[in-house]
Amino acid sequence: MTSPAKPLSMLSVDLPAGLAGKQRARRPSVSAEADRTEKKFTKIVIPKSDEAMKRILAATKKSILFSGLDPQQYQDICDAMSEVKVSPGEYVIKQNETGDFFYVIDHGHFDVFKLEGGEQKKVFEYNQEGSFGELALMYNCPRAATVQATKDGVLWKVDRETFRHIIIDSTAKKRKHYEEFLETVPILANLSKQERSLVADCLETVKFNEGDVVIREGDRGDQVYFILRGNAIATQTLNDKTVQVGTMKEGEYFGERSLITREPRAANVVCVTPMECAAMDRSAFERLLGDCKEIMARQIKSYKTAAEIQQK
Ligand code: 1OR
Repeated sequence: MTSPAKPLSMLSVDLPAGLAGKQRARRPSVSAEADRTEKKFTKIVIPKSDEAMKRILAATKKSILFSGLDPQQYQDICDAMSEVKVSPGEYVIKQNETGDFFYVIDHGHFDVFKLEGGEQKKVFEYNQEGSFGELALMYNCPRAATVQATKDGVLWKVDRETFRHIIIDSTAKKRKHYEEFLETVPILANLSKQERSLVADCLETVKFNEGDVVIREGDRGDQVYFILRGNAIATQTLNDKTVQVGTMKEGEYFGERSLITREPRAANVVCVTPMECAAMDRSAFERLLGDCKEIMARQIKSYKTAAEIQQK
């Protein structure tokens, strides 16, 4: 038996980054964009146990899509989620079909395939975390890829109407917030306005204090950062000594190397002032910044290591 859904505030679970502590009042109506495209929205509440709600919170904690939601929107989307059990080999999404649901991974492993020249090519995999199925719902287009479970797993799914009503409202605000900044980022100069909007949809603002270590040498890297405000230095450890290998300022980016090379973080990135960055995860980076990736990859070749700097 499941008990009625409880407000998030009654659960002792951390809210996703950016959500905790926000006291923004819920606006009475949805954004103009959502108003134009959507029928009247009816809230869906699928009763869940506290334990289920905690699992949803844990699963959505790192999601960039959820990070811009206010507490009420977050509550509404979690209320509308229902559990789906999947078995190895089961197709959750098939490329080119119409999108009906968005999925958050509770646990499990999923392969992503895209049709290329009549062949199914594996382009990505999700391992125990992440979410998928947002593209067809956000941009009203057919499914961009096929997603297949490779192990027993559990997903939380949200219907199209709830997803669009809530996410599109927060996405419109997000685009506005990042639009001007993205125009000033040199590496994104060749993107069209529309492409920049897609980039904005996948960004999350993260704030740091002076002295904070944003990236640690040797860690696995899953995010690239664009600096909205502030300065940082890159350092490496050589013979127990810290050597500065680079500096970074507003409009520049860092963290791309691990995403491109799939190697661990090659340096620390430490804030020398308070800093605000827009972070993007690996799957959005691969999907949206394919062209920039080549320029970034060329740039990486000019990076000097601590040993090379000390030899000079
Ligand atoms: P959707 O609604 O189109 C399929 O349904 C989902 O697979 C899609 O949303 C994404 O959430 C997810 N390209 C397109 N879709 C991807 C990709 C992807 N990876 C995951 N999905 N890749 C592009 C390859 C050029 C791989 C990116 C790493």
